[in-house]
Amino acid sequence: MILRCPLCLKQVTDSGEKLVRFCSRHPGQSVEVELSGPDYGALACPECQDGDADSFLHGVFCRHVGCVAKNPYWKSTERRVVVPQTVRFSLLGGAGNVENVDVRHWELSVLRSIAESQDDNPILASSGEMWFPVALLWASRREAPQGKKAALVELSGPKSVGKTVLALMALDYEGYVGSPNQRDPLTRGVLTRLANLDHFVFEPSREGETSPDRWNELLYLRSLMEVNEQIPNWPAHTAVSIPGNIKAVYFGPPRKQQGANGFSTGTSETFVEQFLRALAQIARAIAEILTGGGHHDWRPRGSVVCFYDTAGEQSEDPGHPGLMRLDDKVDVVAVLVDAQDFTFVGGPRNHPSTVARAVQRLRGVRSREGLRTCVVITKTDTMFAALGEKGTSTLTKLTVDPSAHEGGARGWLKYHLRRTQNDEEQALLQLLNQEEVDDVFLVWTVGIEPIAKVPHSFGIARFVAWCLELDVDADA
Ligand SMILES: Nc1nc2c(ncn2[C@@H]2O[C@H](COP(=O)(O)OP(=O)(O)OP(=O)(O)O)[C@@H](O)[C@H]2O)c(=O)[nH]1
Ligand SMILES: [Mg+2]
Ligand SMILES: [Zn+2]
Ligand SMILES: [Zn+2]
Repeated sequence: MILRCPLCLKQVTDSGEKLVRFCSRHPGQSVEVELSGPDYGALACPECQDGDADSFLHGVFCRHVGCVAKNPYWKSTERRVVVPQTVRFSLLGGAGNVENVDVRHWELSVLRSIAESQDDNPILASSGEMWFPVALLWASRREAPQGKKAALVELSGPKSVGKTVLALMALDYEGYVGSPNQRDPLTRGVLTRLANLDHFVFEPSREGETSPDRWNELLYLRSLMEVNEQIPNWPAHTAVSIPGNIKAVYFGPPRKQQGANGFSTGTSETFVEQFLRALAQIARAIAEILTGGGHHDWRPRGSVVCFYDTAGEQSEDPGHPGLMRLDDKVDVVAVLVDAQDFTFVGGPRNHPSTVARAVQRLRGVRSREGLRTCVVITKTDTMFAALGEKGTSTLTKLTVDPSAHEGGARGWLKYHLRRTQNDEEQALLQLLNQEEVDDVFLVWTVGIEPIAKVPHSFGIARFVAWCLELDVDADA
């Protein structure tokens, strides 16, 4: 088995690599762990009996000894971590106003509590490496053959294509449940399952930065999204960081297991019902991990998708060393295309077009076993006007049901590309025809401009299910 540090992507199962384990509920149980042998049990806290141990929030955390990703609160001169009681930073609001805000986020609390234990427990006195939830380690697990139910996903695409919005919404309840006015009593069962979503975000500080402002901004925005408070602004352009900015989502095991039958509604399912069934199947597949049993190894009970949210300029330079390194280690390379760039809806709007960039990028991905590639069409909502009511309805259905168009979203894209004369679109069609791309997804987020109180997304559940290799259409 191979496990990688999620922050630097180095194999921590190599001999000589070490981790330090910290249990947020049993700080006294912290130890140094080596994984080069067959015993991964050391990753679990011996005092934690229940499955919550791998939750992002309350669980076990690790740092990779010698990791390049540093704890933003490491004071090298004092050789200790100092997390201020109040983390304040200046946020630029949408109207251009500057506001001083306090950041309250569980990640800061965990770093603070580790820092507080460092005097009693010398093993915690780190040399400045960043801590991460132990379940994230599992996301990099390479183990045949039963499927991973966890995935490392690279989001790749030019500036402003929608990588960060997609990754942030994939961490949020509203990213999965569709439009608030479509919710009905049926949704409740699924909503309780999704209520077990956790997330972890990290943006390494860059050289010369004195405070982790970018990371704090993300933590602040996430904490507002969590409680459906209006966020002042979407984060600005993502800066280059190697291996990357991490946005990870954890689907905790359902707290109360319910039969899936409650969701099954016969053959004439409405759109909402289909959408919910897909979600219920995610939960069901996660529940399978619970009942999988019989493993003596440590393994978490939830499921993890770890997005590497790259910076636009990395994709704009296909030979970028940061991207090459990611390509070699992830399970999925998702190449994002802005819907506004397709000529069949009046594009391209970006110059150069994100379609051209995607073709270049897809050609640059070295295929290897275990790597899947997909095209994710972002900002699909911008196509609605050009496609009319019927086209819009097809797109909306496709986010939950591939039978809405022959060949699903992939077939839909091919159908439209076949009718264009554009060279770049023809090149993309060729890649789709040659099976160089494993699948196509349509996503969009409503309530971005102007920022609505509760932005919500379409298509993300399907994309995430595919990343996790969940067969959501099995009994469609
Ligand atoms: N209409 C619409 N606009 C979107 C959607 N997703 C993103 N946008 C817009 O696109 C802008 C850029 O999105 P980001 O997610 O920040 O882009 P990015 O790919 O992370 O860009 P870089 O960080 O610069 O590489 C957002 O601020 C929104 O204005 C969507 O689904 N629909
Ligand atoms: Mg970004
Ligand atoms: Zn414990
Ligand atoms: Zn590391």
